[in-house]
Amino acid sequence: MSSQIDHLLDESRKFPPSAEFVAESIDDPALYERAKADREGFWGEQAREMLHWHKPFTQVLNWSNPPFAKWFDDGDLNVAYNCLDRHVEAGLGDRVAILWEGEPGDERRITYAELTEEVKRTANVLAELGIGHGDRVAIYLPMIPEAVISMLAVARLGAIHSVVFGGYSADSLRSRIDDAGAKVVITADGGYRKGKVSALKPAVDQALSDRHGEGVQQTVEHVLVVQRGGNDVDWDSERDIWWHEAVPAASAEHEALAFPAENPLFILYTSGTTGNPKGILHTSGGYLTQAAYTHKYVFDLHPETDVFWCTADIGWVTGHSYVTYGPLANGATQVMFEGTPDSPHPGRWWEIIEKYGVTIFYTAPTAIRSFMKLGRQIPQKFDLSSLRLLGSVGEPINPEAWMWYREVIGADKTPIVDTWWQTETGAIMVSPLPGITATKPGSAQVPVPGVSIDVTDDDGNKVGNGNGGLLVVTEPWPSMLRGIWGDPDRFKATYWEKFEDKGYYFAGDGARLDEDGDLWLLGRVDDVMNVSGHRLSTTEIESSLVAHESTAEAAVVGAADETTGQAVVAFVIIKQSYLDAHSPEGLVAQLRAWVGEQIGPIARPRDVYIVGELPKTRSGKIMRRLLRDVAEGREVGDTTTLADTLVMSTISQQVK
Ligand code: 6R9
Repeated sequence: MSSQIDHLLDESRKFPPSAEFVAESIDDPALYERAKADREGFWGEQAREMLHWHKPFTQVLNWSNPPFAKWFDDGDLNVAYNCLDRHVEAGLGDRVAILWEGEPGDERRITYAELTEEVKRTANVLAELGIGHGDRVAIYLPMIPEAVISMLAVARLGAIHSVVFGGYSADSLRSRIDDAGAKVVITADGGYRKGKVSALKPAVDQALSDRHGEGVQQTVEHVLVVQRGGNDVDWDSERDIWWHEAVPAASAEHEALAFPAENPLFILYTSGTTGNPKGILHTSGGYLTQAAYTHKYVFDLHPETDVFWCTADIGWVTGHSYVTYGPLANGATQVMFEGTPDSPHPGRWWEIIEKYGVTIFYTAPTAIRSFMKLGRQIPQKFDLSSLRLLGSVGEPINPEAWMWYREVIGADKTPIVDTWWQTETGAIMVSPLPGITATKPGSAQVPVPGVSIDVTDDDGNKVGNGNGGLLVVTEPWPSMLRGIWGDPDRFKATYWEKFEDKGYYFAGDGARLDEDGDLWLLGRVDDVMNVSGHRLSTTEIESSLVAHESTAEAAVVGAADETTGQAVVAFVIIKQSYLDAHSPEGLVAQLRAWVGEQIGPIARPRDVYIVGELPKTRSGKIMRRLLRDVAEGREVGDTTTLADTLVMSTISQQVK
């Protein structure tokens, strides 16, 4: 049975790309050679090849004041011009940029010429509202074209956007607006979610109200409101402006000025291990270079024929780099979808792939696993034959899910690129190149050409092949974060202090190098357990549990244990199809034994809890911290970032 070898460390299957794929692929082994021979020269070439520079740069990297890097520092460019005008000027104005599908099934098809015009009008409106170079604009929108248009309009003015995911609460929005000192907020009346309008503007109103009592300086002067949900909204006529009144009335002429390569482009907040979210700061030239470069080579992009679809919301970094900046810088055609995967029916995503002829599909393991749970008969109802490449991002993908993705969605032939990167890295760092790499289920494998990654022990010594440790980036890279907004000390302390003497960037992820030197990501190091002095990965045990025929999904945490230091505690969701055919009696014991056999007795969970749901953030990451609270019998901590805040009380009940 293939599933019996389906856990990380025994995984040895390899899938080279087919001859047909290789024949058409733009991926060239010379990229690796060139980057290895002269890393900085290589990035200089990419920056010139990928982008239009109003003023060419003469120096690639200035690393004289680490960890504060400057890339292409004396060059000038306009990010929006690179994503829009230059394609129109090159005669590609009629190419579709965005194939948008709304949740209720409405459609918009927007060409590069139309998108450029819309961004120019919006830039004029924002300029009229006082937005200029360096000002901050908060964007709180559903997945509608105006989200992308807003980002590009802000970028066009040399201003800085801070996109806040539409699922965040008024409180989260408020803290982000305050931290960045935003002058304008762009929002919508509401957006569609699971067949209903979900209001957004009330959260903005609430975030902006009652400020004086707290002694906070209210920085927001205007709110630009897209009409999408048609729901009633409160209106402050001094402050609020309808998009559909202001934007069409604005001039469609707008000249994109050139800004320095290191001009800030955006702030994106991400949660750290403690306290307040960190405002990760990215700048223009280096970020756009690596976003475009990775989008081109990792996805083997043929912009004339491909239809790309990244399912991420623009509220996450994946939406920034692989919905907005990478695809548009490359002149690609892409699908953008407002809704959720399962509404109004569980085949909605596959229906969209069929309808638009999607060729490259990029999504997260958590989505793949929930589709696995529903069964292959759902995707099999649709024609997915247009797909030629699949991507994964966001968390380690267990070999079971990888194989299912390839077999069921990819017709047993599409390469899968498992891409490791972070909000902080700005763009993909580790991934196969699909036209070159023989892929391995569960491994992100190799740094992209130009990126230097290694695995070290706690003291920064490289562990070498066959060993595990901490993932580090050993050389600066163009799309690296330039800091944490307003907090240079936290920037140094979080990412650079640990390996200060070596100058390595500490990613916070555990990883292992196999005998071939390929990377296997093992989850956040705060998720690495230490049981009786043995290092165990949550991912590895989860992967083993999911390989059992009964299990749909699993989350593992290390819970404090008097004798072993930490003990393995597992939360599992059982497949409906299994329960239909088997009694659940004895299943907990079976699962414990299974892990013991698969990985070794040391990995055998102390407790296995069968639950109906797992606590996930809105971006789909399992919040193990909360499960640890349950496993350790504590009161469950802050659940406000959960997609469904009720999940934890259900789990606590089920565990009792
Ligand atoms: C892009 C994104 C970053 C963290 C990162 C790691 C995990 C992302 C992964 C992966 C294993 C992959 N992660 N991709 N782990 N394999 N292919 O997700 O950014 O939201 O900042 O999360 O996600 O733990 O450190 P972000």
